[in-house]
Amino acid sequence: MKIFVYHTPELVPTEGIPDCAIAVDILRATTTIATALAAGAEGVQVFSDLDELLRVSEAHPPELRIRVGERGGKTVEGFDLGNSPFDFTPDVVKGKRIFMSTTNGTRSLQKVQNAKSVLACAMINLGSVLKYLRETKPETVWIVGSGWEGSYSLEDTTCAGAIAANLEDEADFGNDEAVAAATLYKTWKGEVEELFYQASHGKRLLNLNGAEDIAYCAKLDVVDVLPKQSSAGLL
Ligand code: 3SL
Repeated sequence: MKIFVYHTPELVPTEGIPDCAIAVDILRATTTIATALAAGAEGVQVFSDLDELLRVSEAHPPELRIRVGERGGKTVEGFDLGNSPFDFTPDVVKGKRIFMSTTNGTRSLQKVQNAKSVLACAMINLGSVLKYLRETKPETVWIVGSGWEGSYSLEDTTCAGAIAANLEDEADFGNDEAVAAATLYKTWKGEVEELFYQASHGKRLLNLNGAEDIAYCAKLDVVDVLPKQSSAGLL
């Protein structure tokens, strides 16, 4: 297994298709996706474009769909929910299909759509992703951070590093970013919540009363779900 880390969707190579691509948006899209599926959502379809989301979701029965729209950390007007994982409780999402567009996270998922398998990873479902990688042993793995509008983000690299560091005895690192990410995680392991408060998006969320969200997003392995892309979205 050879692991490559790319800090943002923009840095993903334009050539080559990995056996497995893992999108990471700790604050908060991939955390929210894992939470929604653990709460019984039927599936999650991601969109980079809000209009496209509205058009596609129109064909789905209104009582069985939830439209999620986030821009700049806030809920988009007219959408059912924003991106706080705490809103995705079983009573709200069970049996419903989620149509989701966020500032960065859904873009990274769309960017790697052609990979042979596509996963969404967060700290909260790290163990499920590691288990999948150990069982399936993909030859090449691209871990793609979502960043913030094209720039690096500390929290996504921490999670990429958590994947890489946990597999370092079983895998090779394909680029310097993978080595750096693993080092970052090993340095902050056990204190990732503190690190997330220092991240620029952590600070942005704190200004939006998101402290509880950050604390939850920093938790390790609290849900046992593997969001994996299929023709019907992430299931
Ligand atoms: O950028 C994203 O995709 C979001 O996760 C950002 S936020 O945490 O909802 O503000």
